[in-house]
Amino acid sequence: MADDPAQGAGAVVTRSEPLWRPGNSACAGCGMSLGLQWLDQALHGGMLTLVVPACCAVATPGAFPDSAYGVPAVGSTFASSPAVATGVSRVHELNDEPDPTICWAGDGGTYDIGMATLSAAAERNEDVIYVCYDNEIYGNTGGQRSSATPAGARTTTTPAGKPEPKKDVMAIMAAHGVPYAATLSLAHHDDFMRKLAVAQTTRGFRFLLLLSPCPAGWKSEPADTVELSRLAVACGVFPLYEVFNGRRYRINARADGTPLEDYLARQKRFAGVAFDVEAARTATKEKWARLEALAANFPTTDVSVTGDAGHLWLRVLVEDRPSVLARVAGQVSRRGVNIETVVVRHLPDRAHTYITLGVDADEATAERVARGIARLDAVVDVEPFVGECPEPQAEQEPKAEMRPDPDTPPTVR
Ligand SMILES: Cc1ncc(C[n+]2csc(CCOP(=O)(O)OP(=O)(O)O)c2C)c(N)n1
Ligand code: SF4
Ligand SMILES: [Mg+2]
Repeated sequence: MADDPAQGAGAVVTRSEPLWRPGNSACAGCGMSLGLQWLDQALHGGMLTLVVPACCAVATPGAFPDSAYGVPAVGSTFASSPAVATGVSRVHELNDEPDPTICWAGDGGTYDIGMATLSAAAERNEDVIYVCYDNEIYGNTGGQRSSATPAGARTTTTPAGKPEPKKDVMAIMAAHGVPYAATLSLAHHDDFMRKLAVAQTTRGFRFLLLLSPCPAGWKSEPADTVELSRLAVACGVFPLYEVFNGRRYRINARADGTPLEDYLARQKRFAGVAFDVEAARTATKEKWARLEALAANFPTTDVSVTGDAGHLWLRVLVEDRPSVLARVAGQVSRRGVNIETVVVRHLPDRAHTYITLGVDADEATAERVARGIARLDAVVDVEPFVGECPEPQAEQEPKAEMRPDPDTPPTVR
């Protein structure tokens, strides 16, 4: 690890070691293992602290000093990992260390055994990125069912196929109103990187759900892990979507008509059991109908102002395209609104940027402005809110002021 003491508190520490080194004992084709490598890519060599409860991600790296983790990793009990992550994150904050705290937990630790402290940390909006790698099974102990196991899947504790459906943990997290929740697929690399970038530039509790094929538990071929991830999205079993602040939805990829059977046939956990494919198809359709209704009724273009104390801000997530800042600012100035502060922060994926505008407007005007911004094609999300500026460096930098002039567009690029 390249930790330069001269950098001092508040500096971003980089490292030379990969997050997940060779020599770990994860099974061939393990989705969790690939997920850790993609997480490493998404962090671009930045330092972090991992908190990992009992699961394959704690058993397969091995013990210190030979651990496969190339970053500080704290092993915790199932029930406590979000609480341990809370402590780590608060110490980082006290020490003015910007490194993210990332809880990397299995579905057993998330949907079942750690749910109480997960809920508590989410409700307190702790500054933690929580990633659940969901292999839909208690993998490390030989393949027992969890509440993430889908209906029909054979496990060691459901030899005739699990009767109950998979728990909807995204709905549970959305109900907590966490700033950001999103699903991730190992067949959608750009989508994965963008969501990790959004998570890294958002404060508060962020929940990411990664479908992680597990050849040992799914009775699938190791070489099929990415293809299974693709099929899960294509046939609609695993929707890719994001939820902002628990109330605004964006669907990232829709089912493309791929038959459910294509996904099921590559996993022997669905073979030899009385599996009702029609019931599974109906359940998938119902899940989609609900998600589509949420995305239609509460889209990311729903721009009602939240918060009640502080300054009025417009936080805009954009794709990096020529003149996008000018176009966003133009939407503000054409409605006669002053821009008092502009903070531009590029995301680590190098393809997206957060533009945060402090504006002098009443809430109704801010909502009109936000609706105009949301219509721009390069805009991914707009969030008008009253509160503190979410970008800490804004306090240290001189404020850029732009007075609107109905005839002259603002001179920003
Ligand atoms: C409180 C508690 N109950 C049970 C166990 C035994 N145990 C260790 S790993 C594991 C399965 C974990 O499943 P999951 O979180 O999905 O991770 P995976 O093993 O699938 O990677 C279990 C039940 C434990 N360590 N602690
Ligand atoms: S049991 Fe599954 S999750 Fe665990 S290491 Fe093997 S493939 Fe990965
Ligand atoms: Mg699991």
